[in-house]
Amino acid sequence: MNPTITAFKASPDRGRGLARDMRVRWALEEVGQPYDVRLVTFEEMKQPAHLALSPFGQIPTYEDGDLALFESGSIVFHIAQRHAALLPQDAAGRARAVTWMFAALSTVEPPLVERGMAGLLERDKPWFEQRQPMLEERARKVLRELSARLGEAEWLEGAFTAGDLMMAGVLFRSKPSGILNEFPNLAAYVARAEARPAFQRAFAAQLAVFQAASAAEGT
Ligand code: GTB
Repeated sequence: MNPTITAFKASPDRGRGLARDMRVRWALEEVGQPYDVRLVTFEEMKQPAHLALSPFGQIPTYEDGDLALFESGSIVFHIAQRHAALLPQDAAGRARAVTWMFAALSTVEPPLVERGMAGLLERDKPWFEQRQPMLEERARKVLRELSARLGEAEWLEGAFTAGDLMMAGVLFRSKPSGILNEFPNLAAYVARAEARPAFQRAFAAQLAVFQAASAAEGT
């Protein structure tokens, strides 16, 4: 039996691969693990059956036999642990790769998401003009620091790891806003990640969901 993940039935990103099922699909593709996808509506995500999998009523989730996981970071880590392709064999190398996964999720992603969400949801609020410079600076600060660390390296720790998958996955979501172009080495890093065949397969699979839904609607 293949593991089953969940993804949006109708992703608000209209097939741009910005939702967090993308990183789970990508990890599964990197390790060559076939998987099934159960598409859920926003309404279904808040029903007891889905809440039993994801207490916060979100995608992605992951089910494999008796094991049910939520949180994209935990799911990618689980996949990486079960297959050799995404984590180095030596303990120190594994620890560094896992450190970059945490850095992506707990240090880099929050300021990027907060900046993006404010731009989407708070433009008409009275506090927007005052708050936005602070959010812009917080986002640029982590990007500046990450850019300085990456330098001209291809990946964060030599060979591509789950740490790069998570970091590039996080940065990818900020690409449409244009902010990555201010850091050419980060833009090139994300482009390298996007060029990986596993990324391409994952992207095509999530895009196919949007295309099928559009075709069914006749849009
Ligand atoms: N910490 C969790 C994880 O990493 O798995 C966060 C999961 C999460 O945020 N899931 C979102 C969700 O289910 C989808 S990815 N939201 C529904 C809800 O909370 O009710 C976030 C997302 C959504 C849409 C876009 N987009 O349209 O561009 C991008 C990212």
